[in-house]
Amino acid sequence: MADTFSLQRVLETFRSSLSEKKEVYIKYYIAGWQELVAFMNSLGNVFSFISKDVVSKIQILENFLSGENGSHYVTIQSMVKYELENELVDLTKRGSHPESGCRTLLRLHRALRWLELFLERLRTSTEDSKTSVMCSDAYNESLAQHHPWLIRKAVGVAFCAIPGRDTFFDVMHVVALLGESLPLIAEVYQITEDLYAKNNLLELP
Ligand code: 1Q0
Repeated sequence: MADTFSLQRVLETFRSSLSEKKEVYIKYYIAGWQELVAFMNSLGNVFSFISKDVVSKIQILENFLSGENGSHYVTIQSMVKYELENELVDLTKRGSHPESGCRTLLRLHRALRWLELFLERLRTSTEDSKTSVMCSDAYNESLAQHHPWLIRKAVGVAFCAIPGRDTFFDVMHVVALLGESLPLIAEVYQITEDLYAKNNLLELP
């Protein structure tokens, strides 16, 4: 597992995603997610329904980025502006734009909050803390609010298969890294959150 995942790399990609003007580059944002998917895949098949969903969302964003309007998808800020100005977003119910960049990224954005909460719990945990509990507490506080019952059930099953705390710390090598990566992930999260809130996009269908 240690070979396929490095928290350091996740940290570096999310760091690269912040421009000087504090805009978020989609290219690096999804690269960060790709690293996380690689880690999830190494945990086994129980997590594949989760990673498949992330992979398909990464793919949607990659297609926009490499498509003919790709220049509008360089940052989250430019994407929001472009899609809203051109009415490419289903704002209240799913219609002609079920897979807009805005709604797709919102799913990853919500999941980033889960990650932030989970890593914070991991960082402050003690030896007898259970990762499955940290995971589900973080989940209930974030993503669960946006998931229907069936998904919440399936996620609950996956949580039982989460490796123990030692495994996470082996993978992470340096605990200190967590202290460094958390504020960064939190910053990328907060910038996106503010942008979405300002544009009334936090409940996109
Ligand atoms: C470590 C184990 C990871 C456990 C992940 C917990 C999060 C649960 C997420 C459940 C997703 C369920 C599958 C699909 C749901 C979709 O319906 C939903 C909505 O999309 P849509 O198109 O139907 O409106 N999709 C989502 O909400 C996106 C979910 C993304 C989940 C991303 C999970 C990220 C996990 C990363 C693992 C990294 C752990 C890092 C640990 C580092 C420390 C060494």
